[in-house]
Amino acid sequence: MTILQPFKTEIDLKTGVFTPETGIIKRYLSQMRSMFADTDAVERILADEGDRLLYEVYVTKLPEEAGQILHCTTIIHPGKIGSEFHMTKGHYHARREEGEVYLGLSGDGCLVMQTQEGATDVQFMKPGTAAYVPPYWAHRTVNIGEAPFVFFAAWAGDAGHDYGTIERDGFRKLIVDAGGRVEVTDNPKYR
Ligand code: S6P
Ligand code: ZN
Repeated sequence: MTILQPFKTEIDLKTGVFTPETGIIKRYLSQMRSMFADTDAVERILADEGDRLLYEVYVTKLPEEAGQILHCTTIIHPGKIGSEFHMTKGHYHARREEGEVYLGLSGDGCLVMQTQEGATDVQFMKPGTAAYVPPYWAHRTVNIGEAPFVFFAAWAGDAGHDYGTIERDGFRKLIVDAGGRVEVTDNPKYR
Protein backbone atom coordinates (compact mmCIF):
# COMPACT_ATOMS: atom_id res chain seq x y z
CA MET A 1 0.00 0.00 0.00
CA THR A 2 1.04 3.62 -0.50
CA ILE A 3 3.04 5.13 2.36
CA LEU A 4 2.00 8.76 2.74
CA GLN A 5 3.24 11.76 4.68
CA PRO A 6 0.81 12.94 7.39
CA PHE A 7 -1.13 16.07 6.43
CA LYS A 8 -4.05 18.19 7.55
CA THR A 9 -6.87 20.12 5.98
CA GLU A 10 -8.57 23.23 7.38
CA ILE A 11 -12.34 23.00 7.09
CA ASP A 12 -14.65 25.99 7.32
CA LEU A 13 -17.33 24.52 9.59
CA LYS A 14 -20.05 26.76 8.16
CA THR A 15 -19.39 26.44 4.44
CA GLY A 16 -17.55 23.10 4.31
CA VAL A 17 -14.78 24.62 2.17
CA PHE A 18 -11.47 22.71 2.33
CA THR A 19 -8.12 24.55 2.48
CA PRO A 20 -6.02 23.63 0.65
CA GLU A 21 -8.58 22.62 -1.94
CA THR A 22 -7.55 19.33 -3.51
CA GLY A 23 -10.63 18.59 -5.57
CA ILE A 24 -14.27 19.50 -5.86
CA ILE A 25 -17.14 17.57 -7.42
CA LYS A 26 -20.26 19.48 -8.47
CA ARG A 27 -23.58 17.74 -9.09
CA TYR A 28 -26.26 19.43 -11.17
CA LEU A 29 -29.95 18.66 -11.58
CA SER A 30 -29.36 17.58 -15.19
CA GLN A 31 -27.19 14.72 -13.84
CA MET A 32 -30.04 13.51 -11.60
CA ARG A 33 -32.96 13.95 -14.01
CA SER A 34 -34.64 10.64 -13.24
CA MET A 35 -33.82 10.52 -9.52
CA PHE A 36 -36.48 12.94 -8.31
CA ALA A 37 -40.03 11.65 -8.09
CA ASP A 38 -41.60 14.62 -9.90
CA THR A 39 -39.94 14.34 -13.31
CA ASP A 40 -42.28 17.03 -14.73
CA ALA A 41 -40.93 19.46 -12.13
CA VAL A 42 -37.37 18.51 -13.14
CA GLU A 43 -38.01 19.24 -16.82
CA ARG A 44 -39.87 22.48 -16.00
CA ILE A 45 -36.97 23.79 -13.90
CA LEU A 46 -34.41 22.84 -16.56
CA ALA A 47 -36.47 24.60 -19.25
CA ASP A 48 -37.39 27.71 -17.22
CA GLU A 49 -34.31 28.46 -15.12
CA GLY A 50 -31.62 26.27 -16.71
CA ASP A 51 -29.46 23.81 -14.81
CA ARG A 52 -29.29 23.95 -11.01
CA LEU A 53 -26.29 23.18 -8.79
CA LEU A 54 -27.63 20.78 -6.15
CA TYR A 55 -24.51 19.83 -4.18
CA GLU A 56 -20.74 20.02 -4.01
CA VAL A 57 -18.18 17.67 -2.52
CA TYR A 58 -14.72 18.78 -1.34
CA VAL A 59 -12.48 15.74 -1.49
CA THR A 60 -9.05 14.82 -0.19
CA LYS A 61 -6.86 13.24 -2.85
CA LEU A 62 -5.96 9.84 -1.41
CA PRO A 63 -5.30 6.47 -3.01
CA GLU A 64 -8.49 4.38 -3.02
CA GLU A 65 -6.96 1.39 -1.30
CA ALA A 66 -7.46 -0.62 1.91
CA GLY A 67 -6.02 1.08 4.97
CA GLN A 68 -6.48 4.65 3.73
CA ILE A 69 -9.36 6.68 5.20
CA LEU A 70 -11.01 8.84 2.57
CA HIS A 71 -12.74 11.98 3.84
CA CYS A 72 -14.65 14.89 2.42
CA THR A 73 -17.29 17.53 3.07
CA THR A 74 -20.59 17.66 1.22
CA ILE A 75 -22.58 20.86 0.80
CA ILE A 76 -26.19 20.40 -0.29
CA HIS A 77 -27.73 23.69 -1.36
CA PRO A 78 -31.26 24.39 -0.11
CA GLY A 79 -34.27 23.98 -2.37
CA LYS A 80 -36.84 21.56 -3.70
CA ILE A 81 -37.73 19.76 -6.90
CA GLY A 82 -41.52 19.69 -6.76
CA SER A 83 -42.10 18.87 -3.09
CA GLU A 84 -38.90 16.81 -2.74
CA PHE A 85 -35.92 18.41 -1.02
CA HIS A 86 -32.51 18.68 -2.71
CA MET A 87 -30.51 15.51 -2.09
CA THR A 88 -27.44 13.55 -3.13
CA LYS A 89 -27.54 10.72 -5.68
CA GLY A 90 -26.93 8.15 -2.96
CA HIS A 91 -25.10 4.86 -3.29
CA TYR A 92 -24.14 1.51 -1.84
CA HIS A 93 -20.46 0.94 -1.31
CA ALA A 94 -19.13 -1.39 -3.99
CA ARG A 95 -17.66 -3.42 -1.15
CA ARG A 96 -20.89 -3.73 0.82
CA GLU A 97 -19.05 -4.62 4.03
CA GLU A 98 -17.61 -1.10 4.39
CA GLY A 99 -19.42 1.42 6.63
CA GLU A 100 -19.04 5.18 6.96
CA VAL A 101 -19.30 8.01 9.53
CA TYR A 102 -20.95 11.38 8.91
CA LEU A 103 -20.66 14.49 11.11
CA GLY A 104 -23.14 17.36 10.69
CA LEU A 105 -21.32 20.73 10.46
CA SER A 106 -24.01 23.24 9.53
CA GLY A 107 -27.65 23.39 8.49
CA ASP A 108 -30.34 20.74 8.84
CA GLY A 109 -30.51 17.52 6.95
CA CYS A 110 -31.31 13.90 7.05
CA LEU A 111 -29.59 10.68 6.17
CA VAL A 112 -31.81 8.21 4.33
CA MET A 113 -30.64 4.59 4.39
CA GLN A 114 -31.82 1.22 3.15
CA THR A 115 -30.61 -2.33 2.71
CA GLN A 116 -31.11 -4.65 -0.24
CA GLU A 117 -33.17 -6.86 2.09
CA GLY A 118 -35.79 -4.09 2.42
CA ALA A 119 -34.92 -2.34 5.70
CA THR A 120 -35.17 1.47 5.75
CA ASP A 121 -33.98 4.14 8.17
CA VAL A 122 -33.92 7.94 8.39
CA GLN A 123 -31.63 9.86 10.77
CA PHE A 124 -32.14 13.59 11.18
CA MET A 125 -28.88 15.56 11.39
CA LYS A 126 -27.85 18.95 12.70
CA PRO A 127 -24.45 20.47 13.57
CA GLY A 128 -22.75 18.06 15.94
CA THR A 129 -24.70 14.94 14.92
CA ALA A 130 -22.42 11.98 14.21
CA ALA A 131 -24.43 9.52 12.14
CA TYR A 132 -23.28 6.00 11.40
CA VAL A 133 -23.85 4.21 8.11
CA PRO A 134 -23.31 0.53 8.93
CA PRO A 135 -22.01 -1.89 6.31
CA TYR A 136 -24.65 -2.98 3.74
CA TRP A 137 -26.75 0.21 3.97
CA ALA A 138 -27.20 2.46 0.94
CA HIS A 139 -27.08 6.13 1.94
CA ARG A 140 -28.37 9.43 0.64
CA THR A 141 -28.41 12.84 2.36
CA VAL A 142 -31.11 15.48 2.04
CA ASN A 143 -31.18 19.19 2.89
CA ILE A 144 -34.42 19.82 4.80
CA GLY A 145 -33.60 23.41 5.81
CA GLU A 146 -33.32 26.84 4.24
CA ALA A 147 -29.52 27.15 4.51
CA PRO A 148 -26.86 24.87 3.03
CA PHE A 149 -26.61 21.49 4.78
CA VAL A 150 -22.93 20.70 5.33
CA PHE A 151 -21.44 17.48 6.69
CA PHE A 152 -18.10 15.70 6.94
CA ALA A 153 -17.71 12.04 5.96
CA ALA A 154 -14.96 9.44 6.48
CA TRP A 155 -14.87 5.96 4.95
CA ALA A 156 -12.56 3.12 3.92
CA GLY A 157 -10.30 3.72 0.95
CA ASP A 158 -11.27 0.48 -0.77
CA ALA A 159 -15.06 0.83 -0.26
CA GLY A 160 -15.77 2.04 -3.80
CA HIS A 161 -19.17 3.34 -4.96
CA ASP A 162 -22.10 1.52 -6.54
CA TYR A 163 -24.37 4.23 -7.97
CA GLY A 164 -26.00 1.94 -10.53
CA THR A 165 -28.25 0.03 -8.13
CA ILE A 166 -29.81 3.26 -6.81
CA GLU A 167 -30.05 4.75 -10.32
CA ARG A 168 -32.03 1.68 -11.33
CA ASP A 169 -34.19 1.07 -8.22
CA GLY A 170 -34.28 4.39 -6.36
CA PHE A 171 -34.75 4.72 -2.59
CA ARG A 172 -37.85 3.33 -0.87
CA LYS A 173 -38.37 6.55 1.09
CA LEU A 174 -38.66 10.16 -0.09
CA ILE A 175 -38.21 13.28 2.03
CA VAL A 176 -40.81 15.85 1.07
CA ASP A 177 -42.21 19.19 2.15
CA ALA A 178 -45.85 18.59 3.09
CA GLY A 179 -47.12 22.16 3.46
CA GLY A 180 -44.22 23.32 5.63
CA ARG A 181 -43.70 20.00 7.43
CA VAL A 182 -40.91 17.55 6.63
CA GLU A 183 -42.43 14.19 5.82
CA VAL A 184 -40.97 10.76 5.05
CA THR A 185 -43.14 9.12 2.39
CA ASP A 186 -43.06 5.95 0.31
CA ASN A 187 -41.52 6.33 -3.13
CA PRO A 188 -44.24 5.33 -5.61
CA LYS A 189 -41.57 4.63 -8.23
CA TYR A 190 -39.41 2.29 -6.09
CA ARG A 191 -38.69 -0.91 -8.01
C1 S6P B 1 -18.82 8.67 0.16
C2 S6P B 1 -19.79 9.40 1.04
C3 S6P B 1 -20.06 10.87 0.68
C4 S6P B 1 -20.80 11.07 -0.65
C5 S6P B 1 -21.22 12.50 -0.89
C6 S6P B 1 -22.01 12.71 -2.18
O1 S6P B 1 -18.80 7.30 0.41
O2 S6P B 1 -20.97 8.69 1.24
O3 S6P B 1 -18.87 11.56 0.66
O4 S6P B 1 -20.01 10.64 -1.72
O5 S6P B 1 -22.01 12.95 0.19
O6 S6P B 1 -23.02 11.76 -2.34
P1 S6P B 1 -23.02 10.79 -3.62
O7 S6P B 1 -24.12 9.82 -3.34
O8 S6P B 1 -23.26 11.63 -4.82
O9 S6P B 1 -21.68 10.14 -3.66
ZN1 ZN C 1 -20.66 6.37 1.03
